[in-house]
Amino acid sequence: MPFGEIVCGSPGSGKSTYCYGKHQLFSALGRPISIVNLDPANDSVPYPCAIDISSLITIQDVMNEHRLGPNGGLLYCMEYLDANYDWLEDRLKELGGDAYVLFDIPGQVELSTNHESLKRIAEKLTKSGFRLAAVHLCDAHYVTDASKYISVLLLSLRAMLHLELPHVNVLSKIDLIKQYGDLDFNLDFYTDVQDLSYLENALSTASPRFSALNMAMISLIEDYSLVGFETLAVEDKTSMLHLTRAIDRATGYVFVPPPASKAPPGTVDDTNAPAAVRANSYALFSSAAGPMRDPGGDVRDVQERWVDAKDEYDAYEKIQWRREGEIVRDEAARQSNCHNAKGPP
Ligand SMILES: Nc1nc2c(ncn2[C@@H]2O[C@H](COP(=O)(O)OP(=O)(O)OP(=O)(O)O)[C@@H](O)[C@H]2O)c(=O)[nH]1
Ligand SMILES: [Mg+2]
Repeated sequence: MPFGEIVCGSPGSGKSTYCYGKHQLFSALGRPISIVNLDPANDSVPYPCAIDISSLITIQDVMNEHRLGPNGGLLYCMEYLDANYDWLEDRLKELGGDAYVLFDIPGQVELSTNHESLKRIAEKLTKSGFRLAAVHLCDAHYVTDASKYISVLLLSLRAMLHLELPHVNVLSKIDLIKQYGDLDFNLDFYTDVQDLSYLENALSTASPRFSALNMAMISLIEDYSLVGFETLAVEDKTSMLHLTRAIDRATGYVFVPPPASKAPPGTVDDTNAPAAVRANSYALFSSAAGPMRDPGGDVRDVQERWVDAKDEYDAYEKIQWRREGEIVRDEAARQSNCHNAKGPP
């Protein structure tokens, strides 16, 4: 059964970089991964691309032929892909039934908030058997300003309601957050979307005329109680692994046994066998879907790494990387000495 992520978010939020980072991580882990570039404006994709929309349609052709600007051209391309879904389906079939596919989406936010094409493409993928999650990237610098934070909450909520997929909102580029100044609250206030009435002061100071409107938006977000965020620093392995676990829970990948796995000892892999000898799938569910206790899973650790003690951690990591580099270099030198000592065959 194929799994996939619809990687969406505003322009420059880090979608293509995330796809590339995930490709590197999964390749190192030995997990299958393919990336589909659905952004016709992506001239130089940083990752190995399994399927590229530009072999179906290019934005330049659309702009020339239909006299559209870049934005209109891009929406046309998505509508064209929706109308020619068979093209995508045929190529996805070639990736096999166990594929794990990332869909790199253009940055136009209307695609994930009100335009119908992406939603319809996601529905068709789901119908064809894909287990999908929307991974919605939002630049973390938005949380440094109360009104921008409200905008990003509304945008995320709108994307959740529009796409109707299992949804993971992500504050991307969390490694840069410290450079935008001090946060008014701890990071967990923003990721868990805690009591938003604390933002009232900041919002009223920035735009006193609209304080009633601001409070109405806050209560709308709180009434839905749907939005929350994971965090991401794409070059940090702990951060990528944690996000991967969160997405695996959203898609249901956590319940897929590895290809060579057997039934646990003492159990029988047969649904007709008596309950006492069958594997306890309830335990599987509760451990897979229970609280995540992995390193980096707690947002307070993220706060410590990227906000409270960033400089100390950066310095520590630099030393570790240098040591690892020296070990690799010494090992290469040792092997070459051994080779030279043996002489030519
Ligand atoms: N420091 C840091 N920079 C990042 C991270 N993720 C992405 N970037 C940078 O953010 C910039 C934009 O990244 P892209 O991956 O091109 O963003 P995108 O969402 O694909 O952009 P569009 O396709 O134009 O919508 C690049 O300069 C990346 O190097 C991150 O986790 N940390
Ligand atoms: Mg991109």
